[in-house]
Amino acid sequence: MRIGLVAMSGIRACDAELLRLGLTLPGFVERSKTIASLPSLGLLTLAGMTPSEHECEYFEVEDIRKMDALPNGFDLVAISSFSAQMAEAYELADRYRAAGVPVVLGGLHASALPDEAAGHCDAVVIGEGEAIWLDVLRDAEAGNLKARYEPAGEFNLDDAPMPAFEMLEPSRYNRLTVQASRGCPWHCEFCASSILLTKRYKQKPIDKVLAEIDRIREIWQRPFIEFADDNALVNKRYWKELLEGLKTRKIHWFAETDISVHQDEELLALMRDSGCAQVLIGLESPVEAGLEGLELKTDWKRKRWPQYKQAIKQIQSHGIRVDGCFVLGLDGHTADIFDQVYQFAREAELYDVQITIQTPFPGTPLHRRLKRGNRLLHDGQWQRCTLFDVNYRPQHMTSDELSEGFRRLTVRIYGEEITKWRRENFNRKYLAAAKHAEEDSS
Ligand code: B12
Repeated sequence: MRIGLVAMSGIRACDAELLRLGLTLPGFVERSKTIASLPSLGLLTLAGMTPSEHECEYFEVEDIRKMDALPNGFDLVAISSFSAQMAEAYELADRYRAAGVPVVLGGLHASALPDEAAGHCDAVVIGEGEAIWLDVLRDAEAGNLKARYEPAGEFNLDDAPMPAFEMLEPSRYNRLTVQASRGCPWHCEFCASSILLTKRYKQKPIDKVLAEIDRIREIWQRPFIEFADDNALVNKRYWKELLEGLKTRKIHWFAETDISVHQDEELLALMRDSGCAQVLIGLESPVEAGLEGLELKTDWKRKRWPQYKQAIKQIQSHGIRVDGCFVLGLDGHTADIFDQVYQFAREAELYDVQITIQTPFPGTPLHRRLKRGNRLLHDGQWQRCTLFDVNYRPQHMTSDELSEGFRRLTVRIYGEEITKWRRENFNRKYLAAAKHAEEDSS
């Protein structure tokens, strides 16, 4: 069979005013540009395990409405899905089906709402694709696709296939993703990442992760690796071993992690030595009230709140840039939250800041709770699940106050002067000190 693997690409926001104000600001443009070129690791992974008798082609669709003709000649089209671009993914699927090509939909959104997705495809795959992909191929070849595929159990990452990085056009990508773990030990109410696909927190064997990085290095001379883990570096023993292996690979890398990395000096030194450029940490709230009950198992994030500022400084003292991530509009937040985030970012001397609006993605405990409380606005308009648009009634402000406060904070926090200050302060204070420490120890 000839199989088309399609990812929707690009960054989305519906708030036209925010787009007008924010998207030209230096602090915003920099990060958007670097990440916007990431390919779909999910689809590359499926391509990697596709038997060689089939031929796979990977492509990305930025704006379906601008495409008069679609790439054609496929016997099967497989589309990956995030909520924000689901309407476009459905339109794409409808067009292929109208042309007589069977379509399979998978990914986070289709897994959360398989009944909705079923209206636009021949087969929906729920959960981790590796667990079921060979069955889909077998049935598609026999012209016998089932309407729904759901793996009977967890996919064991010991069996993880090598993603087909060689399918990518090398000049189009500056960063590549590698996944070392799936799931997260913490269960934050709003989380819409791989925790929706797996009940367990699980690691890929270290030799497999290193083999993926080596494959990437065969294609890209100086790759920048972005770990696509929800929460990397949690299992300190595993990561120390992995980082020892990374040291010899001479790459730069980025990961999303939690604040606990600051407790382990040996880990921080290894991160720096193995090329860690930046970590993104879900701090979520600069005020304790916002964190209350957010992590559903042990209130983990609230308990760590008193250490936040000192932890950030400690991580940055190793020359590792911290991108502090805040979710605005949590139930404990009042209209002061915008100033509080700004103030915190300044005092903690964060290199980078990421602000998002709390978003009730389908399938999350947050979506269920807000629905029960009759607090959802625009439910079902998934194109608004961008992390930049307000889709619910906040507790201590109006939804307009939330969106207006967010716009003002975007302008303030990504403005030229403050962005320059953040960069220069990091370079002068943290990077220089880390270099001295390195020289002293060698
Ligand atoms: C890398 C990344 C991106 C990249 C690349 C996206 C891409 N095309 O894959 C870029 C920067 C472009 C991006 C953009 C956006 N992203 Co993003 N991104 C991530 C990130 C960090 C990692 C995703 C990843 O690679 N996972 C690993 C792979 C292996 O998993 P997977 O894709 O889920 O695939 C598995 C299964 O889902 C399944 N599967 C997937 N597709 C298919 C298809 C078929 C046919 C089958 C059978 C199976 C299958 O099999 C795979 C293997 O098991 C996650 C956060 C995180 N830490 O996970 C956010 C995340 C996925 N992004 C998110 C969001 C909101 C966005 C944006 C909407 C932001 C915006 N405002 O524009 C955009 C739009 C995305 C789009 N184009 O549709 C949300 C999505 C939530 C949701 N449920 O929809 C996440 C979870 C982050 C969050 N804060 O909540 N993102």
